[in-house]
Amino acid sequence: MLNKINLWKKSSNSSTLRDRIVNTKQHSIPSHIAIIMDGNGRWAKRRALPRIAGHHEGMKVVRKITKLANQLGVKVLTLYAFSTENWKRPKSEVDYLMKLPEEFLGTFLPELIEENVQVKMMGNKEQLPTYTLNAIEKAMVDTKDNTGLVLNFALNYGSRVEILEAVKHVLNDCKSGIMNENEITEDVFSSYLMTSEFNDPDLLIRTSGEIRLSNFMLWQLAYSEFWFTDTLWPDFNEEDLLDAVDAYQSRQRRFGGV
Ligand code: V07
Repeated sequence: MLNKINLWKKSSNSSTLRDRIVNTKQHSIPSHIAIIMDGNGRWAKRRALPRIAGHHEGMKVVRKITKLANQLGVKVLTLYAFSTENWKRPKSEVDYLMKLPEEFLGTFLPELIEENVQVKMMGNKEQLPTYTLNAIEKAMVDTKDNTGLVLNFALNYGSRVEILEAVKHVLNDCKSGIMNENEITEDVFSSYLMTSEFNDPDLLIRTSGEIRLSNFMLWQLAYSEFWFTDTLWPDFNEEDLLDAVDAYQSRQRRFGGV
């Protein structure tokens, strides 16, 4: 009975979860959300489809989630699209994945431009096929003056390599006298990472039930809130993102109350 009343109350109330977030808690919208988009292969397997069908479905979810994040006022959305470890997958799957940026941008770039979204990429560009890199670089140029959400793709990205490269760069700058050893603070070191232009993520989301970081933004996630869901990435929808943001905001409130 109680449930029924609550359900009725909910549906008769014009204030949806989304309204609540946008209207009353704008101050605590996570400014940077990072997502590990896991479970595409498993989604396909459950439907007796090839793994690439899961990746393709996952690509469409990227579009949906980008749109909502932008509407909510999120400033940066970093998506783990391809890790340095993903090269170990079968060649046919890697080949397919490398075509997804081009397909995604070929389909959605006009809408992203319309929505004032800025496309960025972090990761090692050198090993990427030319057609992949060309598509991304064109999108980056076409959206460079946009002032809405930054859609930052982590592609051929690995956090330990990122940190090692930063260490080497710092050492070089010390050797050449640009910097002194005792000037290396956390903020200075952060400025040598691929995320130098962004704040650290406020919220990390990982789908499909795995509770680990898998070499993703190890330095940057030091103080972030983590939100895990069993939902597979191709099934992840607007409601799931709102749930994650809601959980983030409740934690912020508890923290603020102490
Ligand atoms: C990929 C779809 C999402 C689920 C995770 C794996 C598969 C979008 C991109 C993309 C990347 C760069 C860019 C524009 C779009 C993408 C890869 C895989 C490799 F500028 N989705 N998606 N790239 N998947």
